[in-house]
Amino acid sequence: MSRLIAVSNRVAQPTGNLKSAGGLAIGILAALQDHGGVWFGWNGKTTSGETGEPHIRQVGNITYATIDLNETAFEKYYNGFSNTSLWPVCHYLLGYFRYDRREYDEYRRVNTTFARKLLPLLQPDDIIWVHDYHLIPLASELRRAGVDNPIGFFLHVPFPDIEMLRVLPVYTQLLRCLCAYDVVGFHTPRDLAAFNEAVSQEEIGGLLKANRRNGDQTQCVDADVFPIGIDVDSCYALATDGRQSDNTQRMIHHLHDRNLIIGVDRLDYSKGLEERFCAVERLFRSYPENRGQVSFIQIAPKTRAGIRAYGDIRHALEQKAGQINGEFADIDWVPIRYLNRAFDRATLMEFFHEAKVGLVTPIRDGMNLVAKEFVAAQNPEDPGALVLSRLAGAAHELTDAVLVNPYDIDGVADGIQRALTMPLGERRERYAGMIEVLRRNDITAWRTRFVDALLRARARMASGA
Ligand code: ADQ
Repeated sequence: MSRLIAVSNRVAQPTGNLKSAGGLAIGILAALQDHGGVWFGWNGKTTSGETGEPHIRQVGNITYATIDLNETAFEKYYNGFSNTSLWPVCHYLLGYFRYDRREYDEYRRVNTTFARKLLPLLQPDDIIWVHDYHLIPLASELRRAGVDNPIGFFLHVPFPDIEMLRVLPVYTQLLRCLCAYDVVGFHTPRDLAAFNEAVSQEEIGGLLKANRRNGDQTQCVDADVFPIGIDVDSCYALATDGRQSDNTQRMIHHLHDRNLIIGVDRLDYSKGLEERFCAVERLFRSYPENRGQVSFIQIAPKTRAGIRAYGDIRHALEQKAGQINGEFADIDWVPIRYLNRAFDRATLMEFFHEAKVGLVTPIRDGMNLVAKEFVAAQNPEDPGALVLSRLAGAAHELTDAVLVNPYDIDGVADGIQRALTMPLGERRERYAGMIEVLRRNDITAWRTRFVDALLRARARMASGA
């Protein structure tokens, strides 16, 4: 069996837990545990000098190969171009967008460094799977260094429409880089359509023709939809194995049999948290019968602390939660508990299991694994209901959720009320529809389909097609 080499900006350390690792790390780790292989990327440490040789560590069937990053590289490549240019463009949030040519240059340099450090670890039979927007140019760099293994790329965030993409002065270069891959994968048909539209535009179509390998008229690479899934049984087992964590026991104790609404997200402006808090406020205003009867817990650990917008949103949320609690709280009831920290996965799954409503309302999201984990953790006999943003990739699959527009504050409040009062029969029916989708397209299916596409790419190369 070929070795699978997964490459991502950040590698979740084997000794650390995955508390606030984010969806990408959760997905890659699950895929690697399944198949075995190498996980290459940044270890989260910065140095004042140049990047040294990879640190190698073997744990079970996974080899972790990690590198440090230079401080300037981290600032310009990670905080800069990746997270202040690409991230806002991919999420259609231009208010947060900034472009600086020096940051883009550093982005390209870091990709060259990744390629140089990865090169000695590669073997002829390996298949390489690169993850996410930080590493779009990696295949071109590897090809330049003579690597002819199959290389695939998976985008964990949305692929924006061409008009949005054009905001980036370097978008044609990035599209050309994407076409150096053999396989390019997206979460949803909408992302794939946006990619196809971008490459078929005349001005870049000419550039791409030279890279075309499979003879297809409109595509230069094998581009397809690979919606990421979860390990359904493991989520349910963590939620119900009877080893209830201390945190869960305390949470249940303080709930006093009230209905629980839960939100769990990285603290990111794309997750729609300010709008969500407003919707919860509207719920208590428009449906006052919920006062004293319903508690909302929002868990949101800090991420990307070096970027100002992330500090701003944190303050805005603290203020909003304080205002809502000030207005509605009673001696024995607090409407919102806003917890700025990470929890281990077992505790999160237990929280989901206890909740009557899962509130997942990003203003844009590639997929959103929390929506899927919430459903997987439910009791099939008495499942909670999911309120899900139409602007999350997960809405393409979880059509049995209560779908809402996260900008429509009244609409989300109505959606929560609908979920809170939904009859058992309807909850079961919706749960059955969603769990069927989750099982059919779980994490193993995601990994297998992508790896198969890479193996087909290798067969095509071998036959000279
Ligand atoms: P993220 O933006 O990180 O992922 P998401 O898909 O919801 O978003 O994944 C978050 C993961 O982190 C979940 O597995 C969740 O359980 C975990 N998590 C969140 N908050 C936590 C907390 N407080 N403590 C512990 N764990 C927590 C990116 C894209 C998404 C895409 C994924 C996978 O932005 O759109 O779904 O990659 O492709």
